[in-house]
Amino acid sequence: MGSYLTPEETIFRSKLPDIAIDNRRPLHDYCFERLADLGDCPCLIDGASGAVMSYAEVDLASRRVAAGLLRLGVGRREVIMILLRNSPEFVLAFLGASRHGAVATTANPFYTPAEIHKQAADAGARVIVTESCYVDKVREFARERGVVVVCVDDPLPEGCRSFSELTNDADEVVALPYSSGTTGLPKGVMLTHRSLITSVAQQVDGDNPNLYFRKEDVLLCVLPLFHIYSLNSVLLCGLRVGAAILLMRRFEISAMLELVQLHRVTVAPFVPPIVLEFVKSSLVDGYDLSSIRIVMSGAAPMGKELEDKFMGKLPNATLGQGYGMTEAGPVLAMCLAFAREPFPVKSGACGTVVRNAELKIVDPDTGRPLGRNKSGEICIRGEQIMKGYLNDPEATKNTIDEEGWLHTGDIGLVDDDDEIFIVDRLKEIIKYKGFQVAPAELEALLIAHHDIADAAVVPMKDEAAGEIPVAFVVRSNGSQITDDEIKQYVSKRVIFYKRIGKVFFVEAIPKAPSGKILRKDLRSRLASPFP
Ligand code: 4UW
Repeated sequence: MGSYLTPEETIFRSKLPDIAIDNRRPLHDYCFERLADLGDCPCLIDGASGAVMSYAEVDLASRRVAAGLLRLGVGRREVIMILLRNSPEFVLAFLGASRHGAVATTANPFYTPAEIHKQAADAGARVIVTESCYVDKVREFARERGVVVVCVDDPLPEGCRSFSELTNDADEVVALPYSSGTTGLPKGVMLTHRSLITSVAQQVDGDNPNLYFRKEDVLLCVLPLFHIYSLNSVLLCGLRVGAAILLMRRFEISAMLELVQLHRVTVAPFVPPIVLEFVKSSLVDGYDLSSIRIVMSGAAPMGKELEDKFMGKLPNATLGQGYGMTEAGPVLAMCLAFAREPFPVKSGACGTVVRNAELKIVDPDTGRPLGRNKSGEICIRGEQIMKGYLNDPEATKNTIDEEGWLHTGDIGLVDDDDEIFIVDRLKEIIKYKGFQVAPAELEALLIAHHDIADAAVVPMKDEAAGEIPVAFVVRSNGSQITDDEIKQYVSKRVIFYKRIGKVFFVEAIPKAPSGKILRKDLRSRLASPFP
């Protein structure tokens, strides 16, 4: 009979005392807990190449792998097989899977195909990450089971996906705002991580930021975030510098003034109609607005007179314009009076081309570049511009040329001090208080009406809105449809700012032999007393 042993005699424990272990969190968070201190420290040294990745780089790359796994269709709790010798990719795949909430099954790459198949099938692997020299071992199995094979080296064997595809998500689209661009209907504008980072950096980064926002700033976010101006130059720029962002659901002057006073707003991004209301409103004088140091305007033209009047109301603030276009990422130019070390600027200018970009003015007829003080089409090139239009290579090709220049459809000039003035627009777009109205959309709607044989929509100047859409309409044979009926018909189908302000009945719409509406003719008819 054995004697009874106490637990102390049968259960063996460390000589070291127990410690508190915070193990209720993801493994990668635990490993990278000290990232803030270790960011620049070497993390992975590749013995084969000598390449060093810092902790910050490994952290970022593993996040990218996590996003890449999602793109490959790997769900949370699903399994990837890592079939690799020791390499940076092994580590990134493992940490990436952890970040994504997926599971890594690790296997010996020297296994025979049968051994690998057994493990991969049992674990239910959806993806196998491996090297080209092992691809033949898994090819058949992968084909039979629909498993994706990701290969870490070049050249990429047939049928495999590249690991760099997993890690390189800078060219992935992150935002898809819609814009009609220079012609036609609204299209998805593919803005990538790279383009938006570049655009924000062009504004607020660097030694002498073009747009000097500070951590102490309170940014007024009254412009709608669904438009690229607010999304980029207010939200993203604000987040980048660590400022506070004051969100307003809609513009209403007294509520806005109240909030500016209450929260000591320092930066007020506006559009010209808001600047106009500010100038006209008697309410403004009743509030303490002395905290405002920057007032930006953009998205539509603002004349010198309006700028000068506004300065009279807020003498301590710097007022200036930015010039943006959704497709351009969006900022092409920004007022240099907003820089940390400011430059003098002129009223009516819409800024100077942002850094890390090239801007040129071309003759719209010949495409030849023009010198200073000559007006032509404004073109921009740089990493901030869109990747292209979603599912529309044709429209993309018509907007971004082979040399990478984006053609804006705006007519402007660069003066002796590098300041840009927009003087006209080649493109169809109508800007109602900065909102886009695509004539093609309204024309399609009008032509769909059985009383309307043909129609063209063009902008008409308007003091409050900047521009409003007006329609030239050819009635169908025998139709007596009235302008009110047409306006009503459109109003019921579109948002308020796309409503037709006026209808002009005509015999025919002027068109080029190609069928293109001669919008310029119609616009000049509007300028005559009886269009
Ligand atoms: N003067 C005259 C201007 C001006 C202008 C634009 O709707 P989208 O595609 O995009 C915009 C974006 C504006 C914007 C973004 C970020 C920013 O910081 C800023 O300035 C503070 C402005 O509006 O319309 C693009 C078209 O709008 C016209 C021009 O025709 C352009 O192609 N536009 N800004 N300052 N016109």
